[in-house]
This record gives sequence, C-alpha cells and structure tokens, in this order.
Amino acid sequence: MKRSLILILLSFCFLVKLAAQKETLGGHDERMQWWRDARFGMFIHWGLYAVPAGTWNGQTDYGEWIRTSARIPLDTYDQFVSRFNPVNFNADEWVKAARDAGMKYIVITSKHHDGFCMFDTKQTDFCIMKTPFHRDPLKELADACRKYGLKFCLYYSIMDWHHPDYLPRREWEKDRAIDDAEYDKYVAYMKAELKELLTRYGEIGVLWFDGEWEPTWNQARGLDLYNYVRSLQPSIIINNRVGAGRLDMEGLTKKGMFGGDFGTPEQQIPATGLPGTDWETCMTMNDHWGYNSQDKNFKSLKEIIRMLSDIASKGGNYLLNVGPTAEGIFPKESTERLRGIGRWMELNSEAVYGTKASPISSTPWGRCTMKTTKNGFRLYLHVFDWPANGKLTIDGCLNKVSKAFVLSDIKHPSLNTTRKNDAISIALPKTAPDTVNSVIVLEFKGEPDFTDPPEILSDFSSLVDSVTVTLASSRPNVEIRFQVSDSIKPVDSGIIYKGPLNIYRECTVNARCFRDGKPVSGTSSRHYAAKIPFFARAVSGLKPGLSYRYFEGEWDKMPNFKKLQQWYFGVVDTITLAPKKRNENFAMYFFGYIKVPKRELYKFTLASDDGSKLFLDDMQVIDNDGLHSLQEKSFERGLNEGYHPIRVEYLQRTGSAELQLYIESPGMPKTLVNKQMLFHE
Ligand code: H79
Repeated sequence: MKRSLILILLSFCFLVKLAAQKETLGGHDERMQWWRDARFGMFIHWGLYAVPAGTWNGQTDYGEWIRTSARIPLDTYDQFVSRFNPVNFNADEWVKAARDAGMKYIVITSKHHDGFCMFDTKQTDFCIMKTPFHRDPLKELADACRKYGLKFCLYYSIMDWHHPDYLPRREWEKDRAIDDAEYDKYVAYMKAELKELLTRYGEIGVLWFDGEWEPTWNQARGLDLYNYVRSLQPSIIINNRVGAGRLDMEGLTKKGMFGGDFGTPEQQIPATGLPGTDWETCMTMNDHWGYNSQDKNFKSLKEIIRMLSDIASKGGNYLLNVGPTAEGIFPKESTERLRGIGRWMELNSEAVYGTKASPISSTPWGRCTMKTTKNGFRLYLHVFDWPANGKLTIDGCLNKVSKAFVLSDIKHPSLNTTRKNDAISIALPKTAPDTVNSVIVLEFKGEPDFTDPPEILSDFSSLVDSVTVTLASSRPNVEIRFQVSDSIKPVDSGIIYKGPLNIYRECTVNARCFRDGKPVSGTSSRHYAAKIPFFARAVSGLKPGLSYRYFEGEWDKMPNFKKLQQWYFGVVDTITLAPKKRNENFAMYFFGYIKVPKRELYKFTLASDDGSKLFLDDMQVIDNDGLHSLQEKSFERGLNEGYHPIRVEYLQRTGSAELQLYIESPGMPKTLVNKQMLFHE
C-alpha cells in the first residue's frame, strides 16, 4: 500500500473526529431511524448500458460495465444516446412494484461509471434529455415515491469514464487526451450535479456513492463531499463509499476511519452481526446489475426471502437490485420474484420492519429477529426447517413467555410453550404454514433478560500435549460450570470453574453460566483437536540462514517462480526483503529449514504488505496472497523436534513493503522467527 496514502488516511482520522462532533449521537440516531426501520429497499441500475443489454461483438456476459469491459470507444458508446427511448417506462408501476414487495425505499442510478446522467442536468449533454425519450425519469420516480410513501434515494458514481476532466483514463483508452484534464474541475462538476439532484427532487433519503476506489479519490475529498451533501440536505444518509477507506467487497470501512453513515457489503452477507455499525447488503437477483437479456441465472424466491431474514437477523438492510430494460420495464423474472416476496411480506413483514439483530446465539432451524414493544418485546423466529417432531426450542432467554403464535395466522391462536431452565420449547402445528419461512412470534413482558454463554478462550485452538483454556463471563452474579466431553453437550450440572484448565487430549469444552445453582445461559462449546506432530527431516551439514531468490515484474498474485528468471539470489540470516537492492515491483522467496526445539504445537503467523505464502513440510499452510496493506494470517501444526522444510513467498507492488514471520508455542511467546532457527543446505 502506498505510504503517502496511509499518511493521508491517518491525518484524516483526526479531521473526521471533528466532523463527527458536529452531530450528537442522538441526532445521528434520529437521522438513521427510518432507514433502520425500513430493512428492505430496491436498487435500480438503469442507464445507457440497457441498450446493448449485455451483448457486444457476440459476447453476452456484459452489464453496466460494458463500455470498459468490452473496450467500447467513447464515440461508439455515445451512439446509444440516440437509441435510448424507454417509452414503456411508468414510474408509478415501478414504485408500486417495490411497495407491493414490501420495500420502503428505492435507490436508482442517477449516474453510473459510464458517466451518463439519467436526469435533467445543465452540466452535460450526456444525459437523458438528449435522448429521443426527452423526459426526466428521476423526477417522475421522485413524485411517485412521494405518492406511495417510499423514500426516494440516489446512486451516484464518483468514477466517470466519460467526463474529460475525470482521471485516470482506462489504460486501453489511448485516444482520449489527458493534457488539459483537471481533476478539481471534475469535482466541481460533480458538486454542481449533486446540487441539482439535492435541490430539485424534494427530499432524498440516501445518497449512495460508488466508484470511489481509484487513486484520485481520497479521504479529504470524501469528507468534503460528505459535508457538502449534508449542507444541502442535513437529514440525508450517505453510504461509506463517499470516503476512500473501504477495505474490499465486504464493504466495510477500516476501523476508526471516516466511513459515512453505513457500510455496504456487495453481493455478500456478513457472517455475523456487526454491533455498532449500520450496514446494507446490496445484491443482484441474477448475475448482473444492469439489464442483461441473456442472464437467466435468477436466485429463487426461497433464497431471496431467506436472505432478507438472514440480513435482518444480523441487524442489516437488504438492497435488492432490478435492472430494467431499455424499453423501461422490469424483467419478468424480477417482477415474479417481487410479487412472491410481496406475498410473504404481506403476512410476515412485522418480523422484518423495525427489528433488531437476534439476541439468540444458536438458531439451527432458521433465523431470529427482535423488536421492543410498549411493555415488553417480541422475538420473531423465522423457521426455515420445520421440526419433524413438532417442537422448536430456543435457549438463552430467561423471560416468561406471555404468548406464542404463528404470525401469518390472522387469529393468532396461542401455541403451547414449556420451559426447562433457560430453554423455551414451543409446540408447533404439524405442517409448516410456509414452506420457505414460517414466522413464530414469542411475546414477552418486561425488560429482555438474555443469557450470554461464557467465552471459551485460549491462545491455541488445538494441542499436541496440552492446551490451556480459560472461561470468562462479563455477566454479574454468575458462576461458570463446565464439562469436558467428546462432543457438544449442554452442561446440566458440570464442574464449577475456578481457574485455567489444562487439557491433555482431544475434546470439546462445554461451558454455561449458572445463578443460584440454576443455568442462566445457553451452553457455549469449543473443540480442541489433537495434532499428530509432523516428523522432522534427517538432514545434516546444514548452514545457518535461508536461501533466497529475487525477481522483478508486475504481478497482482504470487507468480509461478518456476517459469521466471531470477535477478539475483543469496543467503540471509533471517527474513529480509530484497537484501541487495529492490525495485518498486518485485517478488522473492526464501527456502531452507526451520529448527524447532521440542515436540510441540506451533502457531505460525505471517504478516505482509503486499502478498505472501508460507509452506511448511512441503505443503502450503498460509495463503496471504494478493495486493493488500499489512495483513496477518495464522496456522497451527504439531512438529517433532528438529528440522522442517520451510518456504516463504513474497510479492510487492509499489508503496510500503513488509514481511514478518512469527512463531509461538505453549512454552514460547509470539516471537519473530530468528536466525537461531533458520538453516539452508
Ligand atoms: O453498481 C454496481 C457495480 O457496477 C459496482 N457496484 C455495484 C453496486 C461495482 N463496481 N465495481 N465493482 C462493482 C467491482 C469492483 C471491485 C474492485 Fe475494488 C474495485 C476491486 C478493486 C477495485 C472495491 C475496492 C473492492 C476492492 C477494492
């Protein structure tokens, strides 16, 4: 990663704190309220790219990136302007389709990466008003959204492949001069367009930036743009792509850095909730954002409904995409799915709107959402797999159930529930009311009293001879009881935990909180695998240090070294980057033996900027490949005392360069692998 970039980023962490102080926490919560309640929105990718509909020169897998992916020259692409005439566009129909699916907001591309403006702008001729259509669809949609009670929101791409002042150019665009290009002029253009969008279309719910990752964009510009947008509409919500701190397609911004109002996982759902962070997963229904006439790979209705529940159970929003045609209509597969979602939402939307992340840690049958009510709270159990024995059990809740019922059953007849300690069992109807997702409501009075199980902590997750395990709980007035067994088992009585446990065999540790002799949490479990140590090599005559080979070239991934000619080679005492001299772009590998002092479990940690790989005993054990800033990955293995073949590969592509290999074992704190441990033939 470029050092200059890091410096800029660091300096702006400070500025961001200043910016954040302008708004109280309460003010921020108030501004986010409608969005958190909404949980479900529609993304619309609509632009000139709908004209080729994904096909160019016989290749059919393009989408909204077609201009760049198919390397279409600017004047050729411009010809789509005279062919874009979506006469079948009807704003009311689109908004009604979203509303009937249960969506509460619509985010539409006002300008995608191709630079084409889907609204009436005075800033460029490359816009909808120069097409035969000659109407402003954003105006019509804004009005329709107001009419049907949805929030109207805008996507705007910072990257722009059309504007003469935008930089950089695509590397294949040799015919577009850059001599007179001034990026600041481009920024002024964006601001002028955003002013039009923020002053002529009424209240905008969200401004959804994208295309922020090119080197011309940085945190300073991001923060300035954020403040500019909010100066025009103070209550607007802005996604994290306004800044330059997004890490990857997981869509979150580096901790402590300015990241707008919410994170934007793209085409993926985080594995767990992200406490303290607002986020929204955006996702296509098929494999393209913009209309592609050949792409029939649509997700099933079942997948989509379950994803909505999954996301809500983790405290996120779902922004589901539709790519309308150049005639102005939704693909029929999208319309079918929207209707299907609508049928489910009509009966079950209460389990989605205004809910919070699940407080229940284990829900193997589906997902859980939660909502506070006037004098208590409700749990919504989204049951994907209807239990064959007619009994659904949740544990970890100490509140008394005041009522249980099937949400979609309008009369809400009560279901019987029974309790054993912290586990509530619900007697269900024989057959699932909905084969995709049936919602059971559990109603409670009073403050939620959930039972977080103890944490099971250790420096290692496996053992050769032994591993030390500690159990911890931050809950007041609880006693931890545990039980070591062969599998995951609820702790019924267990042994009272007094201090660190030494474990000498493969096992599962089960732990649970107790109060007054009764369980007050679910059971947490962790498996510790026993590793058979790898044999050491019978080698002799080794010399101290590692051999290395150095190569130059521009690679995004670790190259195949076998096919390359080395630039120089030699021996180093310990892992040292480019011992003689180095270029901005290079790769190298180290090889030899590592000597370990005793038969034991060893944990190796490989940290690098950019990529690296670790091979031990001739097997790849850590893959930390690719272009990235300093990032570590670990691996555990049992090793017999003596010499083990080791190989470390490293890749560097401009900016700061770092590589560290650490070793750690139950008897040895984490240390850098040093010259006493390294040998070569
Ligand atoms: O509008 C849709 C897509 O056209 C757009 N975002 C959605 C909402 C999109 N643009 N690019 N991509 C999706 C994929 C780009 C990924 C990368 Fe990167 C950009 C890889 C490297 C630079 C983002 C920044 C991910 C890693 C760093």
